[in-house]
Amino acid sequence: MLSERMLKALNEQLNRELYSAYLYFAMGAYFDDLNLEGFASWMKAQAEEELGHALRFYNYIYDRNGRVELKAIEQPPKEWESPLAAFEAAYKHEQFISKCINELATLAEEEKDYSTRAFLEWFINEQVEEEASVKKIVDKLKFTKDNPQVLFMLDQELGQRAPQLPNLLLQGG
Ligand code: OFO
Repeated sequence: MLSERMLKALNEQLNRELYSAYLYFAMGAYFDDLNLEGFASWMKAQAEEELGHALRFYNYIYDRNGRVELKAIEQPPKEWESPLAAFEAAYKHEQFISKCINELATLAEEEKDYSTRAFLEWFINEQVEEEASVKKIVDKLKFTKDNPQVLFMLDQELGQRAPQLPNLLLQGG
């Protein structure tokens, strides 16, 4: 049985994961608007992954006999100054999520809720990967220095990461 505090914190994180998906969809839309389809594809794949994170929290809450409570999802920004600014914002967001996951783990320890602590282990490891993959792109974008040719090459590279639900996400079907 989850404590009230733990349940509330898990529901808050579920909301943050949904916001992460929303944010990356917004970034995908920004890149689609710039006709940078590879960047957009990467962002939509990331958004999809975030929905997976949200579902992990959703399922875990029920596995522990809790109740999922869905709150309003904050509206994400629509525009960024440049592709670099968008990825820098994504990196900052991932650092924030890592901090939230660490705080959840601290709370689980305080509550002596070792099941939740164990559940969070996957997210602790995942955040290392999330931060690293976004940081790599930030560094590459800094390197392009707005050179359109290099940006185009990077767009092709990022386009190799496609959402798993391409029919739904790319064709709106
Ligand atoms: Fe991007 O890892 Fe979840 O939020």
